[in-house]
Amino acid sequence: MSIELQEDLAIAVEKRRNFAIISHPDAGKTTLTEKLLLYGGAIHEAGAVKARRAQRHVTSDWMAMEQQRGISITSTVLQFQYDGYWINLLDTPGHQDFSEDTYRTLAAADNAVMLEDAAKGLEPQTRKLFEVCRMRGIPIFTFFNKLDRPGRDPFDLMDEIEKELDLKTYAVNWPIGIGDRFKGVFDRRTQQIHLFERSAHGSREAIDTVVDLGDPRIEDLLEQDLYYKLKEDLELLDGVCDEFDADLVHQGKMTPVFFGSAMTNFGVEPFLNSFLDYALKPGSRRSTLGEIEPTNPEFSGFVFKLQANMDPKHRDRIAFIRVCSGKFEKDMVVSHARSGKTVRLSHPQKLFGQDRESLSEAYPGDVIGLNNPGVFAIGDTIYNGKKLEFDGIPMFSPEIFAFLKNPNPSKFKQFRKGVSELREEGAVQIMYSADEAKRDPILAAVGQLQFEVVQFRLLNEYGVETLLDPLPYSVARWVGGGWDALQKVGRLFNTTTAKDSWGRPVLLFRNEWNCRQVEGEHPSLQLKTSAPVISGQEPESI
Ligand SMILES: Nc1nc2c(ncn2[C@@H]2O[C@H](COP(=O)(O)OP(=O)(O)OP(=O)(O)O)[C@@H](O)[C@H]2O)c(=O)[nH]1
Ligand SMILES: [Mg+2]
Repeated sequence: MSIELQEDLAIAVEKRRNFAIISHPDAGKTTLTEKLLLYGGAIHEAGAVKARRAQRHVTSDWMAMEQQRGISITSTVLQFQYDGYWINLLDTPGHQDFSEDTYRTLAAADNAVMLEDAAKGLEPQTRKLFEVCRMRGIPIFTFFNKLDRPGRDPFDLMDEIEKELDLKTYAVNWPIGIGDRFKGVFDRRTQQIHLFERSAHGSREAIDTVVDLGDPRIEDLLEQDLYYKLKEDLELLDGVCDEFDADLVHQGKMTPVFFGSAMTNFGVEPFLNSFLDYALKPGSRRSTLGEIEPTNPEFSGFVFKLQANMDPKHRDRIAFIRVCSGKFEKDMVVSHARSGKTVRLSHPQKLFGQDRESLSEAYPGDVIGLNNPGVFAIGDTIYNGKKLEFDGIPMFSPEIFAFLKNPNPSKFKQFRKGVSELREEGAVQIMYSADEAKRDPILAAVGQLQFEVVQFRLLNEYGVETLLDPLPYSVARWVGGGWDALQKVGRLFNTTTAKDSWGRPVLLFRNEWNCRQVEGEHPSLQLKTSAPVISGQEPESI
């Protein structure tokens, strides 16, 4: 390998940071994302989630339905530069109906920022997502948000994480006051107090006055009781809490903790600065050839997400690729592991929410967009050199099912295209009844909101009105033994047989009880809760 390439890769990896923001719905992920972009200089004025019409919208909630409802439905990639770093930020949806999308996105992340609403503490969806991060062993940073509102005691919030997640905490900064009296944060690294003043609607950076802890000006700047409370808290922190341990942080066993208010921008910049120092640079990835180092000179990457119609004018389909090793160059020719074919990677794009611009090169840790004329599926590996495949991305077991009907035959073509593209994206799973007479696709989803999104998008993006005919099943199991095993078993009661979009048999049961009964009576079926992955090796667990 050329020494230049080796050096080029080493420097690029050193300067890259990639992270996903995760939490229960409404903790403020999209708001924090927007403010990080503001401080990163990537936007000049921040929009608001749930903004009234005609106002600016946030960058990462670009889909029509996201803007109407003020929630995130699909994860978004944003790349920007800050303080010499190249940052790839992945904003994820919190709602559990979209957790498949969030899980896929986490597969592409090297670090996670876990948000909590300081008034609520740990919420169910945050716990689940935390478990996924723990399984992957990635560093987790905690940001307690909404300190501008009355909230719980900071010690209490940290204690909850320690006890319930069995995760050590280290407060990197500490809040000064809370609610109406939230004045700023104390940075324990620099031993400085940051006092903030709000800007109008938080759309610009907050004015930040920085003073040392012992600075006499503090008497004029901060009310006495808040100052004494801070000193008291700091003594307690130094006395009872663990010391910072970078190794534990990198192993995901200690979480650096931050406090702030994304809405008013308080604490956002100190968070970003510390995060960049502590976060892991892009690391090695497990593959069929063993661990692949990012500085490996051969290019490799995998597809973790597909998205249709990001640009409504062009009706395109984009594959999101996480670069894992080597240097990506525009127009390079790579091998596509699943099909064994070669593909030319032309028109690569840098992603920024809905906006894209062309790029000519990318490095490990980067996420790039490629036009996907139906070549890529979620989980696909692309590589140069010796054949390898990264871990595949599993599909969840759906829990609700409905026939999707197109009442208007003249729209058949659009209907078929829409269903196929939304399936490919993984917005919903599509199955068909094994009974050939029933030709309507079956939508299979984790939650009701996925149905709503599919119907909304079919109408909005493909111009097709659709009807749903719910099915009385709530459990799906893939038949590991295949069609042969199913045939040998003969007729089963209270279940129906479907085939997934890859033609594999799936049994749908009315309830867990029916499922267990069949499982007990017919072990030869080898029922599985999640679909075997299409591409890449089976991950250890999900
Ligand atoms: N008071 C207060 N409100 C906030 C703060 N951050 C976010 N919010 C509000 O909380 C609501 C949810 O914010 P989002 O940023 O959309 O939350 P999210 O975590 O991205 O939500 P999903 O993506 O739908 O899971 C919005 O109304 C925000 O304005 C904050 O620091 N203080
Ligand atoms: Mg959001």
